[in-house]
Amino acid sequence: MRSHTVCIVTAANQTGTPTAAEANFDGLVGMTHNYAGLAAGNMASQNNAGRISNPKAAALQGIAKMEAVAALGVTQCFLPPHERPALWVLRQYGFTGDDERVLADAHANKPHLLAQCCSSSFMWSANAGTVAPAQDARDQRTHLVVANLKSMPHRSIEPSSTNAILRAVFADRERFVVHQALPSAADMGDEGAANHTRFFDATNAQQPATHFFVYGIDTANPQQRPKIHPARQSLQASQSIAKLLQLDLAQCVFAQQHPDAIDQGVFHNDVVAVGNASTLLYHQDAWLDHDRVLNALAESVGKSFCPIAVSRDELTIAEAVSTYLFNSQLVTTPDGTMTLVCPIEVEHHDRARAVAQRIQGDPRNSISRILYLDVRESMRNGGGPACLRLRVPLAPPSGLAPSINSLRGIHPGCIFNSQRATELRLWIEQWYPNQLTPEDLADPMLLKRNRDALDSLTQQLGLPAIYPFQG
Ligand code: SUG
Repeated sequence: MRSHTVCIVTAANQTGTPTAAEANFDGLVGMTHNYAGLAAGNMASQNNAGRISNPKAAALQGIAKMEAVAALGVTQCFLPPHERPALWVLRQYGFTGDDERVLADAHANKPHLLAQCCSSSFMWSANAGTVAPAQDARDQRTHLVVANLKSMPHRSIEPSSTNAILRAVFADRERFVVHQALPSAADMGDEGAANHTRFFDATNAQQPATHFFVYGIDTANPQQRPKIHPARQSLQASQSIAKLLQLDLAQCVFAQQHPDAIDQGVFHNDVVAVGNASTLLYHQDAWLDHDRVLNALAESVGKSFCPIAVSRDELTIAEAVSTYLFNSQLVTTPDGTMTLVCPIEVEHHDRARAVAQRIQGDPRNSISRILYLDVRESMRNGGGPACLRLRVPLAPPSGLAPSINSLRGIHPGCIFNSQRATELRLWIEQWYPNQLTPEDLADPMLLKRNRDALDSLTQQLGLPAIYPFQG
C-alpha cells in the first residue's frame, strides 16, 4: 500500500493565505439528548444504551468545541436544535388526544418509538446534508441536499425539520439552493456529508475541485455488502446527490466502504477518513479496491494530493472505531498549516495518540498541530468532532475577498462569535436538564420546556418560524 507520501507544503501555505473560505456549521445539542441505543451498527450507541445522559453538559461541550475551533481562525456557525419529542410523528403512528395523552400512550405502548421521537441525533450535522459550493456548480450557486437518513427510523424524522432550518439559515435564493431529501426508496439511502469529501488545490484556483463520494452498497450490484450491520449509503443515492449538486461528474470519485469495516462499526466513511484541501487522512482498510480509489483521487486532485495512510498495524479498525481518530476535524488555519481537532479519546489511547503524533511530526504533510477536545456526551452516541459539524465552503461574491463578505446570505443569528457563545451558554443553563433517563422522555413538562426554549432561541437569533409547533 501507498504510505507516507511526500507532500509539498505549498507556497500559499507559506504565505498563510487560505484560498477558500469554509464555514463549519455545528449542530446545537438538543435538550432531550439521551442514550437509547437506537443506531444499529454504531458501537458507541449500542454499548451506551440505557445510560443516563447529561443534556446540559453535552450542549456546553458543543459550545466549548465551537469556541476552540473558532479560536483557530475558522469561521464557525451553528444550526438550531430540532423540536423534540416529535409529537407529529407519534400522531402519524395513530396516537391521538392532547399532547399529554399522546406522550403517555406512546410511553406505555411503544416506548421504543417514543425514544426514536426524542432523539437529539440532529446534532450530528455532518448528516444534515451534502454541500457543494457555487464555484463547483453549473449554475454558480451553493447547493445543499438534505439527507434522507432513511436507514435509521429515529434519523428519518430529521429531514423535514432540517429542510426548514437550512432554508431559514441559507435564505438568499440567489446564492443558495436547498434541495429536499432524496425519496426514501429502497435504493436511496443517504447520510449526507459524512460520506462526502471535497478536495481542492489551495495553490491553484484553476484546478477544479474533486468530490469524493463513499457508499456502503451498490444496490444494482449488491454482492459486496456487510453481513452484520446495515450499509446506510447507496451508490445510487450518491450519484443522485452529485447530479443535484450540479457537479461535473468527471470530477467525482465514487468508492465503496469495505463491508468488513461496516461490520466492525464503520457506519459512515468519516469514521475512517477525513480530508481537507488536498490532504486525505485515511485508514488502510476503509474501502474496497483501495488502490483504484487512491489512484483515481491522485489523478483527479492533481499533484498537490497528499494521502496520509494509517495502516492496520498502527491502528486496527476496531481501535479507529473506539477512539474516533479519523472523526477529527482537519482545518486550515490562517498561517496556512492544518490542525487536526481530535476527540480526547485519542489522547487517552496510546496507539491512537502515537499515530496523531507521528502525523503531526511528519514534515511531508501540512498538519502542524493536534487539538484535543472533550465531546464525550456526543462520543457516547458515536458522534465525534467531525460528526458535529457540516462544512459549507463559501465562494466569495466576485471581486471580494473570501472573508466576511462570503458570509453574505447566511442568517446572521447563526454566525458564532464570543457574544453568541455567552448568550447560548445562558440559554442552555436556563433550559437544559442535568440528567435524563428513558422515563423522563414521557414527561409532558419536558415537551413544554423544549418548546419554550426553542421559542426563546428563535426569537433571540431572529429566525423565522422553523418548528412544527410554531406553524
Ligand atoms: O447516526 N448516533 C448517530 C451518530 C452519527 C454520527 N455521525 C457521523 N458519523 N457523521 C448515528 O448513528 C445514536 C442515538 C442513540 O442511540 O440514542 C445515534 O443516532
